[in-house]
Amino acid sequence: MGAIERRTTCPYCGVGCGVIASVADNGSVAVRGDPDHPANLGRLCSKGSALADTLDLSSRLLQPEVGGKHVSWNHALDAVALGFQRVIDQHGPNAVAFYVSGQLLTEDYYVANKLMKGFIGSANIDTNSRLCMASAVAGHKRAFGSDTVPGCYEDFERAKLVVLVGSNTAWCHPVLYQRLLQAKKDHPDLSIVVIDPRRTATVEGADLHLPIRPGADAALFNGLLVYLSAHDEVNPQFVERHTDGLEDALEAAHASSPDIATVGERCGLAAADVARFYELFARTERVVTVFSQGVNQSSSGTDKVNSIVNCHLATGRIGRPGMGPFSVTGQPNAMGGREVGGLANQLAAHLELDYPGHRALVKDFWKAPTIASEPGLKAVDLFRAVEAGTIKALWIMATNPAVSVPDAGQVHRALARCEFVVVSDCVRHTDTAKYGHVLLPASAWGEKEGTVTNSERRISRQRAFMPPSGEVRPDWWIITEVARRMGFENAFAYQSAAEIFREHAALSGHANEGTRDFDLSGLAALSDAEYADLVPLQWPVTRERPHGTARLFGDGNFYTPDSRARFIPIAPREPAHATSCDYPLALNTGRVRDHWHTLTRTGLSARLSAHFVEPYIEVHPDDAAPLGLVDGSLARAESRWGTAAGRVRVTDSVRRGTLFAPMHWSDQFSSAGAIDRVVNPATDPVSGEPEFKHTPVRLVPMKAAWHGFLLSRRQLPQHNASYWACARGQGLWRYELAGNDLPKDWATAARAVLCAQDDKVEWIEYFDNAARRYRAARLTRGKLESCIFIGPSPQLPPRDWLVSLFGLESLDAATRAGILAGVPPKGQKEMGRQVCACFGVGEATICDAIRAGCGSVEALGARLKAGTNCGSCVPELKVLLAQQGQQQQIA
Ligand SMILES: Nc1nc2c(c(=O)[nH]1)N[C@H]1C(S)=C(S)[C@@H](COP(=O)(O)OP(=O)(O)OC[C@H]3O[C@@H](n4cnc5c(=O)[nH]c(N)nc54)[C@H](O)[C@@H]3O)O[C@H]1N2
Ligand SMILES: Nc1nc2c(c(=O)[nH]1)N[C@H]1C(S)=C(S)[C@@H](COP(=O)(O)OP(=O)(O)OC[C@H]3O[C@@H](n4cnc5c(=O)[nH]c(N)nc54)[C@H](O)[C@@H]3O)O[C@H]1N2
Ligand code: SF4
Ligand SMILES: [Mo]
Repeated sequence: MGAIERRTTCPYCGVGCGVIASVADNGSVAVRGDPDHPANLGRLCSKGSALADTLDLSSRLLQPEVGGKHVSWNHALDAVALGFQRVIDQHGPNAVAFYVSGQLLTEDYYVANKLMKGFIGSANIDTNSRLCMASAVAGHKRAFGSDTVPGCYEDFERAKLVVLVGSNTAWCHPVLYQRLLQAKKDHPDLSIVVIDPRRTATVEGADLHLPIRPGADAALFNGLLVYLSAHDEVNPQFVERHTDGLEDALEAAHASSPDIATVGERCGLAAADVARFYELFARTERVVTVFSQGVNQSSSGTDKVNSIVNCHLATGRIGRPGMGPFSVTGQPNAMGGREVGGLANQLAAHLELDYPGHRALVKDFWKAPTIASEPGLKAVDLFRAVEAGTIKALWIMATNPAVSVPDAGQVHRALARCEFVVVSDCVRHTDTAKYGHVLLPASAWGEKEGTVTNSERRISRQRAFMPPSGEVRPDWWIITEVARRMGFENAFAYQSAAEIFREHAALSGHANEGTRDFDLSGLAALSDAEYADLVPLQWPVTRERPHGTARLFGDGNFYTPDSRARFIPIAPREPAHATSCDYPLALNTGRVRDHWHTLTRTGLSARLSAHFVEPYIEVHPDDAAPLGLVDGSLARAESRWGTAAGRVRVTDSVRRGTLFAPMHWSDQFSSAGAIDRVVNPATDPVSGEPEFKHTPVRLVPMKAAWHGFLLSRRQLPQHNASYWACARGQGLWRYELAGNDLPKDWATAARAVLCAQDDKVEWIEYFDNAARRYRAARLTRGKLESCIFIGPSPQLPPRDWLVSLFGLESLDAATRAGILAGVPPKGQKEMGRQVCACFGVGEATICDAIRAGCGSVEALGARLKAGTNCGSCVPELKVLLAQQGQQQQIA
């Protein structure tokens, strides 16, 4: 029999790429991009390409647990229903809460929201989209009267100017970025402007980079509005017929950003660069402004969104091919969560919690006993209420708030104190699961059925291609079973995801008549077979538009009561907490190319873990020097809220006075890499979205008596190190270590760590007590089992050659002789830090090839294959080409 093939959707970012999974007879899975999926047309990025690596069951939660003991589903579901019911009976519905996620499928999300808002009768359901999309949602609603993304991906290709604001598209929406770069290749007159305080990989493909002062975006776009008006670029017909409030918005814009010189000063930018951007925008009709977390995750995030939208409304550049403001979503189903009303201040199907008519409509449709009448608590406030004890029972689904919510120390305290914590996850050990009284094993990607909606409103099916592992169940089933046990059998009698989808689609069309943007009435009567075969399509999908809708607002009609869009006057604000003498640096946080959030999935893949093996902090050389920090030092970022530690990377890609740290490391993978312990909990007053991109901190060099690394085939849970980080390698675990206390006797200490007392092992060892250097390798039958390198400073041999030795069945004499030197014997090469994840090509190999004459990305691809599969590393290849070019010039 041949392989079974299933079309499904990538479970990572909001690009929403189509994936074909093929399952061989022996159960092994291979993935490739779906050439027929309109989002990616066959492409996948490094994360999507490595999806099969993450299907490993070793870390999965496979059975329900209560109080740390395996129990039956019946027992666990009874415990959840009873636990919630008891709190509701004693303290009312607002004493319980759900904290859910844009990584649930729409069907899961729909029933969670229905249970809380219509049956428990509280709106205390919020989602990690609060941390992500809430400012975009609020900005859209203020301007359009609805949470609508007007355009589609094709607009990126049809535009003549694409402005990327606070978006590291190359790493976070890689396939979209590649579509953009391809469009630029095909049409060289397409300009790309990147607005980001950091010089990111995204900047590599841009014509202009504005390294804006953190938080200053609204002043920049206010200045643009002034410029457009002054240069007669306002579209008077559009403004007159379809909008309201331009004058007030202009007045506010004049107040903050009267001229280019003032803007340059406020935004920390060269006036000439600002002028170039404004001119480009003014003279280009087809312009798409893409924005992401550099805009949303701010205490003035909603204002930043509206300052961008204002410029598109003023020029009437919205809803037509190649133009419009474009909020790219983060999670695979961030958009689906908004459709079902997963946020605490929404209802369902884009109906409003604040409108009595909408509440009645939903209550009626659901035949619900009640309906929440007031907004529930937003994420940050929700965890405050848990700590204060006003929320006594909390159910967390598909998110890891102990790592990802700002002021994470507070979340740890809240969860430790909460009477009843339920966690639905796929993974057994997460920082959040540690606090779960009940753990519910959820079906993971590949095991579950449902739909997700991507950034361009495109609904795609996720399809199961393997049997469920252990006793896992789909999230919708788990929620439904609890609802039934709480007495709501009739309203939660679903037998399949398809049934839930039909209800969701029907609600969206119920009493709609074109009054609401979100309308799936055309899908409300899908048969099970049609649902199974559903092809990707963009909402609204109605009887008139059965194949979906690529763009909205092209006709100038919006969803406000008078159908006119609103300009919002913006008075730019500084970030909530300013830097000070005690906390002089501004910490910015975000993502790396190959990791996904809290590492529960990408942390399983050796090739994805090789790009960055430990938490790091990027520091400008001028800030590093006075602290005595060099590349590779260890340092702690300290704020009023907490502390985190990481490896220092000295780089001028961050602005002076700012730091950047990735959000990914948790307590499972590092001693102190969880950066959200440091991040401040300030939120935007309109959207409630946290200011992840700006926390005042100080950087403190970490002194350690020893530094080291350890490579081992086995995972080693105990390490007597005060700093550690671990990462998967191919067939091994990699540990980076440092310690405050020098052991009396290194040999004994190392043997204890490596469990090497066994006589049968071969033990190669070297130490120099005076120099505080210790190195050892342990072999069994000639095969390398583990090795450890310790020294007084972080300057230790490179790891990559040593890592490659774990792939060998036995080491030859020359290799053995070289192993403790940590350098390859003649004829073998150090490959350097991995750059290309698909083909495992390292930096040293790439630089060698450039020196040997490979002068372009294409030449590197032809020689090393690097960059020729998913293309995610192409921006980094360009950086290396430029660096080597410079070095050759200097030489
Ligand atoms: N590889 C990878 N991809 C992902 C994810 C992942 O974990 N890993 N997660 C997904 C999710 S959920 C999301 S939300 C998206 C996020 O995607 P992005 O928003 O692109 O990613 P971030 O790295 O969070 O932040 C984007 C940029 O904002 C910049 N920035 C910081 N402050 C400011 C400011 O004041 N103004 C401006 N203009 N820019 C600023 C940062 O320097 C950073 O480069 O990525 C999605 N894709
Ligand atoms: N400092 C800083 N912090 C940030 C951000 C930042 O830029 N900077 N960004 C924020 C943003 S935009 C986001 S979106 C959040 C993301 O933060 P989280 O949502 O906390 O991150 P994940 O690691 O994706 O957590 C998802 C969890 O769900 C589990 N899971 C996966 N699939 C399923 C499923 O089908 N069912 C169930 N029940 N569980 C599943 C995974 O194992 C994992 O434990 O982080 C936020 N935190
Ligand atoms: S761009 Fe990458 S992570 Fe995002 S959906 Fe596509 S393959 Fe998945
Ligand atoms: Mo996100």
